Amino acid sequence: MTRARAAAGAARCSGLHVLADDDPRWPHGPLVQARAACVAGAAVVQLRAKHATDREALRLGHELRQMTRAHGVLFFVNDRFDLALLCEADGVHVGQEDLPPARLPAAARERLLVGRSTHTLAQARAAIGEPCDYVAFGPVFGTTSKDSPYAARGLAALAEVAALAAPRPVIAIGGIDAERARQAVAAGAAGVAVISAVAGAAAPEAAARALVAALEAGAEAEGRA
Ligand code: TZP
Ligand code: MG
Repeated sequence: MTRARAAAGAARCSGLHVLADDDPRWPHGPLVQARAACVAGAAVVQLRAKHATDREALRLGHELRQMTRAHGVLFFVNDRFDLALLCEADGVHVGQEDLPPARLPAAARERLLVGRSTHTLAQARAAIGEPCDYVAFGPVFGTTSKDSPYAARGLAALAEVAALAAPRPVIAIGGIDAERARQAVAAGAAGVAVISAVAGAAAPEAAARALVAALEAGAEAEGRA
């Protein structure tokens, strides 16, 4: 991917990111979560396969690639640049325990957008110096979807990270619902990433639509629509 393509892609990373999560605790599987996201107008679907074997994750990745392409939605793979390349994903999302963006193979960095999770101001500051296309920050409101050693960071910390990272998009993570999505945008976030708000919803499509509407309303109120 050229720098110009990366810049265009980074702009497309603003909005709703829905993780298609294979945790068996959710009432809906990753394909249902992803379909809800696509139909609702999410910007990104991100495969988070912590339970599947590699072979199953690859099959799921191919299905999600086809689905997202048909809806014009970006497709990211969590943690794994190798799976992202094999699935022809648009991007890879790496956390603090994963390979750092600068250490991804050149072929991966050329072809993939890169998202980076951060949980402290120091991590966010470091991420701004890394070759990544957006910075995720949180848990802003705490989370029960993964074992996180980090307490809720709050909207003031999110605002600080958004100001530091600008013009790079900052995506708020952790305990986000529609009302909190609006608050995150008011604090300067370019979007939000969710697991439970869609995966755990009785009606995942309606939940995803509410998140998209809240983000759009928030952006309009900030004059960023
Ligand atoms: N990283 C920090 S919080 C989080 C990730 C992947 C999970 C967000 O899930 P939820 O259910 O939206 O809090
Ligand atoms: Mg990870």
